[in-house]
Amino acid sequence: MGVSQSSEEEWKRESRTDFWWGQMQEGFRNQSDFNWDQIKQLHQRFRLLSGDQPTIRPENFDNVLDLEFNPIRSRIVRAFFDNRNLGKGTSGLAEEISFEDFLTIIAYFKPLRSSHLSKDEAETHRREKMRFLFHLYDEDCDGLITLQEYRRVVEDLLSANPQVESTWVRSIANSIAYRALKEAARASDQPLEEGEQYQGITFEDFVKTWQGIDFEVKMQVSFLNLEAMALCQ
Ligand SMILES: [Ca+2]
Repeated sequence: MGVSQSSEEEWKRESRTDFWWGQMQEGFRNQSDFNWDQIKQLHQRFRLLSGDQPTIRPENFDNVLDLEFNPIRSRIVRAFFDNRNLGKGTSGLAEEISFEDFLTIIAYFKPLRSSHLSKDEAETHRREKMRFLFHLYDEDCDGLITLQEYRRVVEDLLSANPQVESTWVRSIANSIAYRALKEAARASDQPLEEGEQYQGITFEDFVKTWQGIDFEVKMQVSFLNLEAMALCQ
């Protein structure tokens, strides 16, 4: 892929500073998931979000209207700063992220174009997305989704409706989480010793329980719309 002379000049003009132009090029060089037009559009969104600063901090997401009523809003924002998702470690959160980091996270939300990928490549991409999803549940980064962690996500999702009573939410969330763990234990290759309890869902078991389910649609986050970003200004 290359950058044509005219679009380079046009973007140098629009990006105004060498700094932003450098960021754009850096993002483009290191990202094979997006084409040039998408990088430009995402760069625009990044600048809107950051308030024209070189990095984004969690509070920059406060005004994203499409996220305002998302029941797992805080988890999504956190995911942008999660070192595991950024490929920067096995735990912890970054205080701020650069444009390049931003692209790394957005790539998880990008739909798979399976027709352009070999079977192995498609599987690798799917696993990367699943890992991102796994991290939304595994809050303490120990590689296991416990009953409590699973229940908290379901509680968050159910609590979006203020009409629903909290005792009901807790009871339903508990039963959904319990069933999810039971299903994962059943799908697991790891046999349990007699009397041993299934402690939590491993990543491999998580992948197995999602087999045959197209979760792409669920990964589409509408807050990435340019309109929404424009409203943030
Ligand atoms: Ca955990």
